[in-house]
Amino acid sequence: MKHIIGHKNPDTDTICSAIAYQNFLIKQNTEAQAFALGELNKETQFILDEFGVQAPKQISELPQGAEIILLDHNEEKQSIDNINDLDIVEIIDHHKIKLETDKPISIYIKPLGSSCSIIAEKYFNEVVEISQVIASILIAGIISDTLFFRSPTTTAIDKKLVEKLNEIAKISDLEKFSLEMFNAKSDLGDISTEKLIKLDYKIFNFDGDDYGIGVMETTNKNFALDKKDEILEKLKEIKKTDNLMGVFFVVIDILEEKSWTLCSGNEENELFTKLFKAEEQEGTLFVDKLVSRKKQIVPTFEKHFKQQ
Ligand SMILES: [Mn+2]
Repeated sequence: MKHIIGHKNPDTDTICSAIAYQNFLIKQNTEAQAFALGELNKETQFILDEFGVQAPKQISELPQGAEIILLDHNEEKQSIDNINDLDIVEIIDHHKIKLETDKPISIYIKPLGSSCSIIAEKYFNEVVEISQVIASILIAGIISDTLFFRSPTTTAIDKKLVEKLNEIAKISDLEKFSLEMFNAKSDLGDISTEKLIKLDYKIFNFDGDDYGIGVMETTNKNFALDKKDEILEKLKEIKKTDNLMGVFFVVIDILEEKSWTLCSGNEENELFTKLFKAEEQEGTLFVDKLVSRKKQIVPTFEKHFKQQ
């Protein structure tokens, strides 16, 4: 049995691609099950409810020796806790490669806007039938990861795939559907500050040191900016307790394509300002058109630390 694992702090792309890949493998007579490493976010829950799909089972560990497929990630720190006891048999991803393996495995990486795009391509290339529900959640994953084609990670292939998938999904107004998704994601109720920071949060190792980068993609930026002081306190606390060199929290306005960043300390503030030519705006670091952790933020940090 193949255990399909998305990344920690699961987002819509990781969950929808895992569910779709489970369906793909089962159709090819391979026993497979998708799992979630954590609670689903509100956007993902909205999508699964909308299309009547059951959420994957939540786990944090698997029995020793279990066969796993890593979806939408390949870095140990973003994966299942006991990854070193498990047997990675395949990786499907659209992020840069970081993982070392102790034997040859199947690796399928493409620089597309989402992992759902890669799974959709697999269905089309291998002529496996796609149901209306699977086509719908694949579209949702592509829209979510590309911010409905606004993110610089978007490729022409992602757009083509959504068009092709929607011949099956028949979502009548994709623009409206994307707004419903983004509004669901932005409706965070009485979430705690730590949960807010870690809603879409990843640890990166830059030149030997670990950094945390949380992003909040939203249509309601003031939800976070109004709590600026609490967030700044919490970032400092997370830096200490999680033993990090720095923590960044980037509030991204999906529709305006702008961002406001909060940092865990003065050095981090200075570094971020320098690297992204940020402008101080009411205690936040404002950058126009900075919307992608993967394509803009992480590569800029990596380049900086490599030059050191
Ligand atoms: Mn993704």
